Amino acid sequence: MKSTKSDNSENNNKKIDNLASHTESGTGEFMTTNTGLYINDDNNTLKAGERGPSLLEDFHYREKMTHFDHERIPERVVHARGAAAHGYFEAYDSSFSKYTKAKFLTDPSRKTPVFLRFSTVAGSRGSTDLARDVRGFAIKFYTEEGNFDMVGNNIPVFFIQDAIKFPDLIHAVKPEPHNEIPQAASAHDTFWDWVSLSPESMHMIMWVMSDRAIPRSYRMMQGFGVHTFRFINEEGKSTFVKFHFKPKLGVHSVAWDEAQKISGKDPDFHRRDLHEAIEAGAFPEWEFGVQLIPEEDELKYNFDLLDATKIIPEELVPVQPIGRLVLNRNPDNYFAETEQVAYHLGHVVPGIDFSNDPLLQGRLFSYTDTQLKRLGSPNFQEIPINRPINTVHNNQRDGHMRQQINKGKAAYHPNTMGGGYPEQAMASNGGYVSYPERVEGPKIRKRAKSFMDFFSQATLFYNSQSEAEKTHIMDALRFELGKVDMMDIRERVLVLLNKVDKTLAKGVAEGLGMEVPEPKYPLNHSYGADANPDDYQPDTRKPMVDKSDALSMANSPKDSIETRQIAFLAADGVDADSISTMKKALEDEKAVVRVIAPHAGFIKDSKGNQIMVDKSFLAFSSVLVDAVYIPGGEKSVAMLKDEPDAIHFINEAYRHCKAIAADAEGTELVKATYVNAKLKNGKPETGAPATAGVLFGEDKGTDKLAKEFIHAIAQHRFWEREKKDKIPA
Ligand code: HDD
Repeated sequence: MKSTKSDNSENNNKKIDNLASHTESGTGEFMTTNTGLYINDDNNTLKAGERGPSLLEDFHYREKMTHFDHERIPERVVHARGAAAHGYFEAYDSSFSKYTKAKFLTDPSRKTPVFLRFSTVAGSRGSTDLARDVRGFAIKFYTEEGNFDMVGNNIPVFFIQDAIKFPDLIHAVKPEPHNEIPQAASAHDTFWDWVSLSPESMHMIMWVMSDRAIPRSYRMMQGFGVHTFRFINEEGKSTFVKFHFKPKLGVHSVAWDEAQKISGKDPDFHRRDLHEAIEAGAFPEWEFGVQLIPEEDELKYNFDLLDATKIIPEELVPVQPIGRLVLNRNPDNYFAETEQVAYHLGHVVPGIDFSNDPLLQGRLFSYTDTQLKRLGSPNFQEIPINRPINTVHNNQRDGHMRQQINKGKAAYHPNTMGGGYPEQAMASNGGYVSYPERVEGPKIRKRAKSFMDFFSQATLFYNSQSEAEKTHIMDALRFELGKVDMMDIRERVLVLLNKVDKTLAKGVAEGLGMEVPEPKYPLNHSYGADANPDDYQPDTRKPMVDKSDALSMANSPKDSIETRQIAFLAADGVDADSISTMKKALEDEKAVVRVIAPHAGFIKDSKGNQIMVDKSFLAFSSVLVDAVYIPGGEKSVAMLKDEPDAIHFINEAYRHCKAIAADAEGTELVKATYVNAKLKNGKPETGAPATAGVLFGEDKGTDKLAKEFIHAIAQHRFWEREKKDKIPA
């Protein structure tokens, strides 16, 4: 296992150096109180006699207990559940200096430290990682010019167009206020009530009902800045820009049934996966790319660039790679780093500026405001994880828990007492100057007409999905609306779905035992009391492209099995050669092999060697792996045939469409499962959907079988099996 400390020195990460002076380790040290006094007894309070009452004088007890009583802070109002890691960003070259003067994006000699926090949105801090939800993708770039925060998601659009709707959206999706049910789930009345009255959410709803909302790993998700931002170059010219992060390992998801089971078997699945991958030296990596839109093209599209419910299809504006982002170090302390990190879109550097997207504009208020509540003081910027790597100089002073010791008498500007310092920086010295966009117009609460297209990109998204992905969206909607009790809410959602795609709406309705109803009243309800409702009703626009390959995960790269988890089902007597051949082949491709057996500890292979068991069936489950291998060994196979958990393991992996391979003897175990019913003459049938990804070797584990298995695992899932072969598991 790679040491995280040595990663730090190897990578010369200035932020890690900067954190080092704040770290503490008690190894080899005496225990002290917070004032540094050596502690003699940390196990007994000070009492008046062995059996007598405790004494108020016990400063040590009082200090220890007071600290404990105060150690919780409010969790984030959204995105409470998260996991994070350190890493760096490197630009490929200087070519983007035509568009931006941001040095970290244009100077390839720089390695900019980053801290990336992934999160779910709706659940509390202790909720499951596998909720059907958007995932946060928030990056702090510690640049030489100050921190730049990209506070994005794994979905490129959002539910709402105007920030003033955010509290409504979140109140609707969070657990219902009377009984605080359900936790970390959108499948309940209040959420769908709000959706049914808010057609602007329909594009986002398509994404959230798709498998994007149940990622296989944080390492296998895209990241998006969502809004249109501005790049500003040295000449002050502005170009609109959208930010994209594409994972090297491709974009993959789990099945919904799998997600629900993982939530019980290992609710920390994503957090653990990130931590373990980094500890094992399998550093997650993304390519950072940008879509650039010249200012002159601002009004060229039939959607508004300022509308965060829209994407710019990659067919219209390609994503251009700008550099790579790598995560290579786990935090030392969850609370100090992951919990206390405070992101804000307003943390910008020269070369990056905002657009007038009303969602972005509103966010610019909310983030600092929420940190004040959550972290308790305007000095949250001094918390080690939040400090920039350059030094802070200004006249802001005092406040709770001030760390900085500001020298001198002058805490004001202008001054002579401090020699006029700190002085303002001219733009040529890196002083931040806002883009002088010309703005005029009446002061008015209104949504632009250009925002009133709520369905065309929802349809584009749906049409761009593979058949399996479309089925998953339909199933997800049946699941979610099936949990909605109020009939009129279900009806209103069906009306909206009918605007996206008639087959989808019909399919969802069938699953609910309903008909798609005719709309009874105007679709949109988000406008002021004196507004004309007609001005707010959706218009019909044709998407500018009919289909976009980038929107389907089916088109994600499927050429690697790096970091995939493969379960080997084994018991005493397992074939030594079969296990070693397959293990080596998979590990050569950087997959992770886990030996699962009837008991923990060790088993003996056919040659009498001890094999360490990773987990017993009792402590593990097929939902925690990507593929299953069944090595032979007569005794091993016979034992596993009598093990209900082993049979269930294979059935479940089959149901979740995972690659399953068995050597010649191992096939006997597969034949003892439901998979047997799908075999033809005792073998997987070539080209038959029901046995896609099921591989039987003709001998002991061979290189040939290994090669086929590796290819199958890289396909991720064989969704075609799902069609009519849902096995009870
Ligand atoms: Fe937000 C947290 C992403 C809209 C208000 N948001 C938060 C986080 C992410 C996002 C990733 C967690 C950051 C972390 O890990 O600490 N939010 C988004 C995206 C949005 C979005 C991609 C739409 C494009 N958010 C949004 C709106 C508002 C907020 C419209 C309010 C006007 N978001 C917040 C917040 C949070 C937050 C209340 C809670 C914790 C925090 O800020 O630090 O201020």
